[in-house]
Amino acid sequence: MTAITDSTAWKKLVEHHQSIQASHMRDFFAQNPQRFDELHLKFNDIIVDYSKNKITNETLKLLIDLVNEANLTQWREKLFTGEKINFTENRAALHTALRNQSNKPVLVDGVDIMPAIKKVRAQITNFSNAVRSGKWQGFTGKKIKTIVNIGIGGSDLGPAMVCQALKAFGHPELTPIFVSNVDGADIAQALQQCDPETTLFIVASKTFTTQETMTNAATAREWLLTHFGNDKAAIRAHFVAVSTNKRAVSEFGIDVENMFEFWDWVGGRYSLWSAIGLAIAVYLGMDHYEALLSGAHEMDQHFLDAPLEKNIPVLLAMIGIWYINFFEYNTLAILPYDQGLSLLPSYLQQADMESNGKFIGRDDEHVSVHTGPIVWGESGTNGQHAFYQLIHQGTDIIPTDFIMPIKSQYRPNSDADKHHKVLISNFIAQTRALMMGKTEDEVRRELFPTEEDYGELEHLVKHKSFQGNRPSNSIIFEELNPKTLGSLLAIYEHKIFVQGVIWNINSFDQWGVEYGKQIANLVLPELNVNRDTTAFDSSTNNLINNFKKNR
Ligand code: G6Q
Repeated sequence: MTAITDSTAWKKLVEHHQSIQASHMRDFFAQNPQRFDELHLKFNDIIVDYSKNKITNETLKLLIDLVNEANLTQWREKLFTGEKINFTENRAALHTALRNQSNKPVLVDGVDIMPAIKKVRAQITNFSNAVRSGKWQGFTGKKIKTIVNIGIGGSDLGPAMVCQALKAFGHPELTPIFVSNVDGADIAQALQQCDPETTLFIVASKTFTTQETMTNAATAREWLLTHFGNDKAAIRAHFVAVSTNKRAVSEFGIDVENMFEFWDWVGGRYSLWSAIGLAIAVYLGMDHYEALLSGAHEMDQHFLDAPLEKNIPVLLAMIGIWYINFFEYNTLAILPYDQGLSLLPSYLQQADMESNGKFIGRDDEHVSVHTGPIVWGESGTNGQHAFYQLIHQGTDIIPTDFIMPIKSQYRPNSDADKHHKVLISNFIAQTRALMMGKTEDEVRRELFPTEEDYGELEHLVKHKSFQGNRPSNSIIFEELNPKTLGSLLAIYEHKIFVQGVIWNINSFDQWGVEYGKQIANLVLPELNVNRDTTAFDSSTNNLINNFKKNR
């Protein structure tokens, strides 16, 4: 493939960027009262308003030309049909098959994977029903009250985020806890909240070798066995595993009958749709878990079928490309105005940065353009009182995604709407303020009652004015429920995929994660020997030696 920067559309976009660079969105809105009508999309109850972006119809046309020149439709086909597009690991990336509700077979190496997916789904259904109903009992015959998911990265962030987001749908007598950090504080604090007789541990690890997860799982097992006088039979009632590694699960002491399988074609950060979602199924119940999957499946269909210019993931991806590659705004703030979605920024941070944080292309060469943005964020309105200052008046321009349900799941007092109206007014106000800005004249009119008052406070005018022209997408939906959340997450997954296609990178491997793990395995033994370390550079040696001297 020729470099994307040599494509006609890219070159035209470079020219178009020159011509549009100095325009102000305020003028776009003033010139076209229909701008919102033209620049928003609806999908079920989700509305994506992308009108507050530095784009014109010409921009969108050229961006869609670029998608076509990058052969997105062929890549999309490869994704959905199980081609091994994760070529550095020789794997397909088939998270879409996990939520496939059509009866179409999906082949990997000539074998239909749908029967295996359905088999594990049935196992999850039986298990989650049994735990929720109390049929599954702890070693002493008590109902399970606490589910502790031990996993990290892709085996933690998805289930943790979904369980938090959909708490309103959770079983009232079950408490989910997520332990990920190898810092002993994480598991210690979790265990303080648990009763061994009513706690179920889900050890979630694709490889079942991940240092953090195995260390935490071993600590949990020791804690349980201490309570039960080292009777190993207790493990069966209190530990289940989600993994691709049967042997390691069995060696850990978990009965493989209590193992929920998934497969190497499920990438960690795309795995909440697989058995890694077990904690979600147990906490929310199978009907809600299925609704989550079906929301994602419907978005998969939209991504496959909608024309590119009306395709939500494609448009969001290309607007991102526009900013990253032409304006050089290489960051994205995820700003959910919903307390339940407070883990969404971390979840999407992994989804995006681990997928597209790469500088070697599919052609094994160094890419010539910027790739994945720095993704970060915080729930609103908390972020407003922290970092929005920089979004409004910093020297960097930060594209933003504002996300919000129209109805709240919670009614904290009799004046139920009060909180939500305050919340949504802030959401709307921020997107408008970022777009409009405030001119110096507008500030003067605010500061000084009459022209005679100009003077003494004039030096404040520049400080109090806002350039505006700062982009945002607004994604609103009726309520935060399993189905809508499923669709929302699939939007982002496909958006990230489209961007990877444009940059010609493999969005499905993560060698950068591996390297740190390798070095940690060299450092750890050094911490246990009684001599000064000289094996590394002077900084690393001294950090190790300092730790040994002062611990
Ligand atoms: C995700 C990554 C990574 C992975 C964790 C946990 O795409 O591969 O975040 O999920 O390293 O790995 P295990 O599930 O194998 O413990």
